[in-house]
Amino acid sequence: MRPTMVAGNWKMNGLSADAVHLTQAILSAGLEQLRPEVVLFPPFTLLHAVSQEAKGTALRWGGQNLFWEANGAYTGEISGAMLRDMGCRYVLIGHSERRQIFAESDDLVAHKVKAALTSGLIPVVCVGESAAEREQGTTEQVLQRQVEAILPLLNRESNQPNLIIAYEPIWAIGTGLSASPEQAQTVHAFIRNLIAGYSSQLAKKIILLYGGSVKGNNAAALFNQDDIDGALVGGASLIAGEFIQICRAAE
Ligand code: G2H
Repeated sequence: MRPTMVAGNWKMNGLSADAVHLTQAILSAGLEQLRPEVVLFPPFTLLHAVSQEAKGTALRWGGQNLFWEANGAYTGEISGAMLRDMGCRYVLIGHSERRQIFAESDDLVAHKVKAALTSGLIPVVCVGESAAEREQGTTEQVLQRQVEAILPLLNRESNQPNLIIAYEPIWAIGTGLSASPEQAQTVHAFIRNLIAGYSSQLAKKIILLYGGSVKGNNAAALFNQDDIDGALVGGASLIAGEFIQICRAAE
């Protein structure tokens, strides 16, 4: 049985007091006894506040992005080493908001994944098609391109996958319009199959998260699908009760 994960992507939301309040609420729900690993992705400015609350607990945290150099004259950027210094275990890479708003290409995503792995972080790489791509019937083509860009970075020497993939159809992000469990399962199976072509062993073990309008009331049906191992939650991760409900659904 694969491990499961529920991750909260706070995006560009929250101030210190919100981070303390939300982290405490999540910790007090006793999620440590639950099966899924629970991970928070606050903005960089809140990593310290989250880490102060969560250190010594089973809760994990990570950065929403990174730059590929360890340090230097890169104004405004954050490196993997800096994230490690904040106690991060994970880093989100290639979220569609970064691919679309900040023009991050598959190449750049691969570059960042490499840097994250070198820093000792576990990348959570986001992939997903737009509404237009789905309508044109190119969903699989787009996903194949995005997944194949990072496949060579999966370490075949190890029997434990060194990264996680999150499938987030762009048309489902923040729209309230989640993919149906069947739609998501079809794509997850496609992604797992692509990975199997590279390493059947890693394909069986890699965690594939679904993201896009996951809520307390649709999480369980998504998690019931064979190839969905958890969720990357945006909007609902800012509401403690909703996020806790999603974590419980992954039990
Ligand atoms: C997709 C998701 C979190 P939301 O971006 O990564 O956001 O749950 O708000 O659709």
